[in-house]
Amino acid sequence: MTTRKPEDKNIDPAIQQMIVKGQQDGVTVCYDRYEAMQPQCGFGELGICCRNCLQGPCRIDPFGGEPSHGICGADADTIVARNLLRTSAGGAATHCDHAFETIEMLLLATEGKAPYQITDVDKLKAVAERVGVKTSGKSKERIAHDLAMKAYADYSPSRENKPLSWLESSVPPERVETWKKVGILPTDGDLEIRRAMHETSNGVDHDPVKLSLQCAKMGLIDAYSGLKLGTDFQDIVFGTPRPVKTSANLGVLQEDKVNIAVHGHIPFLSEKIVEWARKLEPEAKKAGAKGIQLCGICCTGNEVLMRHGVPSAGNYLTQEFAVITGALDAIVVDVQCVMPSLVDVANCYHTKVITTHEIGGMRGATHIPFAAETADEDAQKIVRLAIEAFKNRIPEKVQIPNVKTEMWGGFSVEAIIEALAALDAKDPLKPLVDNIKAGNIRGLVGMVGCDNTRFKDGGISVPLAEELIKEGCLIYVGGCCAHALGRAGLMCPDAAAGASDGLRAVLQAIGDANKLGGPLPPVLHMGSCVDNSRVGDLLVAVANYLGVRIQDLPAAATAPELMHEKAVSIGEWAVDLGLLTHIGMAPFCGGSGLVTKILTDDLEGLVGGKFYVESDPHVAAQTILAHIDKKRAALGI
Ligand code: NFS
Ligand code: SF4
Repeated sequence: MTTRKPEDKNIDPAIQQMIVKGQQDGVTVCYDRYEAMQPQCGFGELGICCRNCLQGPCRIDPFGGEPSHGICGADADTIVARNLLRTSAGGAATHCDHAFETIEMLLLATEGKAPYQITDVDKLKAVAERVGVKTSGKSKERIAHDLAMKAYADYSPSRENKPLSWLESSVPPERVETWKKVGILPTDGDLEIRRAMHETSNGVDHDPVKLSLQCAKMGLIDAYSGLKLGTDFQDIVFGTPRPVKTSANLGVLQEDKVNIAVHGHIPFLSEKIVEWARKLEPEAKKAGAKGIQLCGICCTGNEVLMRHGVPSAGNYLTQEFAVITGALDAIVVDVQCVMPSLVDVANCYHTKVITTHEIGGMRGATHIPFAAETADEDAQKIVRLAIEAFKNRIPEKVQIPNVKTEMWGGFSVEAIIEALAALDAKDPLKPLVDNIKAGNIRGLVGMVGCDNTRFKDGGISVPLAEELIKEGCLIYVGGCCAHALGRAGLMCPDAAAGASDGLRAVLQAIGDANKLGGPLPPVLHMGSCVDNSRVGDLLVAVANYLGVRIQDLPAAATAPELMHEKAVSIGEWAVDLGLLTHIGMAPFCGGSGLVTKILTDDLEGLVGGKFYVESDPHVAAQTILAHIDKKRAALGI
């Protein structure tokens, strides 16, 4: 059944080893299911099937023959655009729901009803002032309360049609004006997602142009009611990340310790697991282990890596292989990007799969409901369950790949500015901008997103990053891409050796000024996918400093191996910002020439950015570089 060799599935030697071990242990994993799924439905890939009503499913002949219309009369353009809008709304909904939880959590912490604190008071004040909440003469609890109310207002109908506070306060006025002119300025996160579902149901919006623009609007909902709001609140509660050194890959698991992986997205759970894994070490020792080794998978992995230096076990496609090591005692999950197969894989070993979130159910898993009010008790229960599971290890099934790589994280915008301040305390952005102008930094590239069974994991993102660094681009990463680039060795000081001479000199100067003991890594880890907001903030800061629009910057975005609906809506936001946005595959829209043209061409004239689809990393790198050079030439630098 399996036709691809391990090295064609994943560039990483540790995962390749685990692919082989999984086969030997008789475990079915994502790559097997991928093979079994071939050939995948051509109608689905082109986005020309519809089941939005019970007369369907309908599908359109992709070769221009019959049927050319669904039963209701919808043509390929309408069907593709409707499907894409549903995908985009799905992506935006996940981030909005996540962000909404952060508002609730800050409130509970402020009211003393949950065991969390306001950790970063400076950030609390900075965010409050940015969105127009007065801070003077107020206690931090009062500010937090008022800030939470302000955030709720972004989720409430506004009768004056006012733009979202988190949007308006995060971007230059020029963007707000542009988005307003194009008709994509959102006013209420919840309403817009509800409207997208309504609009795409049978018999409502049949205009593919309008529907495509609604997709662009979903990007703004995702970014400002989701990402930006979520990052702000998480930083306030858990602290704004600062540079931290850790390691990546399955070699971070330790044979003689209780190994716990946190996987999912919402740090309220994982932060408590970090705390209790530390506190319950003596119990682990009593159980015969040398201690507790925590590691992270997917975005919750990024969150605890950024704030605590918890090592990265890996990205989305790593989750099953972490279990296949036979050394993982518990995998603790909440929401998003959790494979339902985990229980089946875990059944071949001793690993406990622990679900915790009210909407994150999994048949066969152990469910320990995690609530803010009882976070400490819940986290203890979870860690103790892992300690119990350790006793059931099957020694002959344990094989931890001896592969791990140094990886740095913690590069919030605040941390980057602090690092630059070591070069110019009064005007920290100046050294960055001066080096961009001088060409030492040829361009800024935000590289984000997932990994996807259809690609070789790391097969696009890693060579693309390597080529861009070699050509002088500084890369900012978030999401699962960070795990892939981290374990490939691109997120540590040594990676600067692969950078262009100019970039390497800049990285060395920043490293020296900050006594890092080496250059700054050329790929800077900004966090989870929610933290992609940080990439946006940095670009806004640089554009404002230069007095130009974001679309005029020598910059680009890329999600080389996108998988989730979230990656689609985040990509739409990057386009809205004005960025050339590279993606490794089209998000099922090839069945409509019109929708494809809007996304990859027309949007540029409206918002400044556009999508660019390419799965060859070298071709993608060259196109991104040509774009950056064009922008440099236009700026006269
Ligand atoms: Ni982003 Fe994070 Fe990973 Fe993709 Fe999934 S974990 S929010 S969606 S797969 S990067
Ligand atoms: Fe078919 Fe139209 Fe119903 Fe879609 S909405 S399933 S195209 S009849």
